[in-house]
Amino acid sequence: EDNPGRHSYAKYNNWNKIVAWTEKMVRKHPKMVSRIKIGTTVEDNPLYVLKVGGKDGRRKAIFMDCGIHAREWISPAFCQWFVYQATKTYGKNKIMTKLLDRMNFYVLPVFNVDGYIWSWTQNRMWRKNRSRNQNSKCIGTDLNRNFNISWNSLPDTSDPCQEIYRGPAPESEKETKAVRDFIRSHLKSIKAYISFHSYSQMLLFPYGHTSELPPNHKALAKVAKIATDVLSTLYETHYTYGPIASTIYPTSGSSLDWAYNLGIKHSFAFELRDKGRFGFLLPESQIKPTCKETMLAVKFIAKYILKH
Ligand code: ING
Ligand code: ZN
Repeated sequence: EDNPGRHSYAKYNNWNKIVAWTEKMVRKHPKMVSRIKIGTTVEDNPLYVLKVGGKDGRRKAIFMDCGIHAREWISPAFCQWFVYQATKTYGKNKIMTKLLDRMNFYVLPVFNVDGYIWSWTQNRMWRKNRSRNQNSKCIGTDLNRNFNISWNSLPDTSDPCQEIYRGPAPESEKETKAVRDFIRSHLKSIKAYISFHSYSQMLLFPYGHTSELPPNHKALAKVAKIATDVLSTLYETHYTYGPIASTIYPTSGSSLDWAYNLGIKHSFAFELRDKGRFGFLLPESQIKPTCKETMLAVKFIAKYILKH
């Protein structure tokens, strides 16, 4: 794993390494992986989505994003692992082959690139993006409060110095706009949206902006129950699951509620390991086990999407 020429999935990788890795994935698997630049960040870094799929006719797609919050390093690590495992086990693992033959995965390995770089170079605990705010010395907008869904409702997210600052307007941020436009333009095929955060060991689904339950609550709860059961089979990692508002806290402007509202009725957010012992500073020794167990849950969700 310490071979310098080789990408390591057991370590956290900085942005440059992740960019090199996206190129490598396309080079190694030109028929399965392509790279789409969906936009640029405030600091003019590229936003890349990897499209992963097999050879047959495909109709459905799942959109997955990692790294919307800078300090949640295990999240981009999972997106890398997912693409690696998909390409490696295609044609070998029956379920993965079937999934990739019938659907595409759009994987955004780092949503908040500027913040991720900042977290590596300046402040490990950084969360938001890096856009300047008018009339404030505080920097950054929380991209997961910036979407156009019940924007600026409770709790109060109007202070630029808050970690959960909503931004000056709905979808004010370049990163938000890029993801919004990409998902909108692929809306016909995208049947599920999965977002990866840390930490807390939870599997969340809409809504965050209201305590009301969405029409397909029962189906979402059932999928989440089985997905978390499957996840726990590997290392007995315990996950709770439920609607965002009642399981973690009320939120407004989240990408999950926005995607759901747009018509993507299977929308989930993982809060990966751990439950607070290391928190955002999850040791590298836990990367692989975390990715392996999460993979089981994601494969279950994908199988469910294929059937429904
Ligand atoms: N937690 C998420 C947050 O943005 C979340 C929880 C996920 C809320 C999905 C809404 C939608 O606060 C962390 N740790 O960032
Ligand atoms: Zn987060």
